[in-house]
Amino acid sequence: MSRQAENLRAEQGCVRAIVGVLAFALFLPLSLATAADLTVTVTDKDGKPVPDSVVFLMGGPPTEPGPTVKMVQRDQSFNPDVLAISVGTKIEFPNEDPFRHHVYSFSPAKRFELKLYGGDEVQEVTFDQAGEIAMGCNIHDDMLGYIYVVDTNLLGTTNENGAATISGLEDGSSYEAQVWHPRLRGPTRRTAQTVTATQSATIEIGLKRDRRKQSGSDFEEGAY
Ligand SMILES: [Cu+2]
Repeated sequence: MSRQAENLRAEQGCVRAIVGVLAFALFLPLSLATAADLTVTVTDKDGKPVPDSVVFLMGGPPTEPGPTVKMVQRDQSFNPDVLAISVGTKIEFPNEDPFRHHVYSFSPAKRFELKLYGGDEVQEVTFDQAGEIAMGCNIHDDMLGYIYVVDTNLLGTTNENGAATISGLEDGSSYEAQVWHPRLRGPTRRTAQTVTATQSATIEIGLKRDRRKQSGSDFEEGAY
């Protein structure tokens, strides 16, 4: 083989390698780009973060039941104050107090009653309908907690900074974001805004006055 031909072959090999690397480099981000996160921050009209807001996105894949989660009774209150789940998800109600509770709800989305129970009994309920569920306790009048059931797996609850991050979104896609909070103004206590995956979003909501300080209850009285 002539020197020229050898050089040509070496060059061709080199070009092939470069093309291969380029193709890999281009393909890799494309294949990773399908999953994106979105952080939604919920604020009140004064720009203050609102914790315990449920943020959920419509327009995702069909809803599947989520893993079983817990609504704990501790120190004579519900923990967490607000628990958001997807339709079909089961909730356990462990009682960590040294006395008994009798949890109930009259909410249309799920009426249920967990008759007097202590720490050694496992109580669980499956929530198969979307909507707002306010819970109380027959023994302790000031106990008030919320379960919010949504028909999507794209959901989160805001932390103390008012932020919720939702994962598994399609990069660049738009979704209708809904926010629910127990003190949000209006009959559905819900507001909507269009958001785009990968861009963070801020949603401002109008809140009713927090009566916790006056009443000692976690949220407004007479909500259920
Ligand atoms: Cu109780």
